[in-house]
Amino acid sequence: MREYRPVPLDWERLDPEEALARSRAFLASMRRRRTVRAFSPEPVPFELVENAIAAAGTAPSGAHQQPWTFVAVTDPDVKARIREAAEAAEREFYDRRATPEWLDALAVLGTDFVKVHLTGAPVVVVVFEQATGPDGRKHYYAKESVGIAVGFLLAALHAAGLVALTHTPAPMRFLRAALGRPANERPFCVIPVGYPAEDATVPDLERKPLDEILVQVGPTE
Ligand code: IYR
Repeated sequence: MREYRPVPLDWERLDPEEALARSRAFLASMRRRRTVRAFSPEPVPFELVENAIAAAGTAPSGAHQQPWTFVAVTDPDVKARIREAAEAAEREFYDRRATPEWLDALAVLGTDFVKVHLTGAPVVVVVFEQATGPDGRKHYYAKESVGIAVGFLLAALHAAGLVALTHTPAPMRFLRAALGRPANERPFCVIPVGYPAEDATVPDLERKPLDEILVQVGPTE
């Protein structure tokens, strides 16, 4: 067991104007993030992907177990195999498994079983959740932890000027064997990463306004 070993916190207070300016700049940047499904084949400097994955690895996690593995695939053959298996699963989903209600919810995205991004994006990051450690010890709140890390990853990729798609082929079981991952890892999501295709379009979506997502309880100062 690793024992509790406190060290001083490395933290710096921002002056209030600086805090506000940074907070507004971050929000403005995040508002420009869009999920992109059409990628340019142009390769990306790999350090941008490495740094984004390192940033994802700074996420908080249950019991600090860091229950994540990020597999960055650039090999065209491996991408082609992933695409083939994902499309087989998705065809089944769109043709048979999806309920009319689910298809109705997805209509706004304009998606179908064809997953060009799995071969079209220069990098496909496959995120795995480690349900247990390699020693079989349970990881606590693994899903929540990996979800937070993926949020960090998407924000970091965006900050680096890259675009990404959060894709969850269903079912995703095939990814473990396709990428030779051990039995304690479960596929969590697939994130194609790159630059947008020149003619890339996105759905005309609006985000919920703050007053719909923020419930304020108590005074604000
Ligand atoms: N996995 C399918 C369907 C799909 C589901 C959700 I929830 C989305 O936000 C988007 C798609 C697919 O990838 O097409």
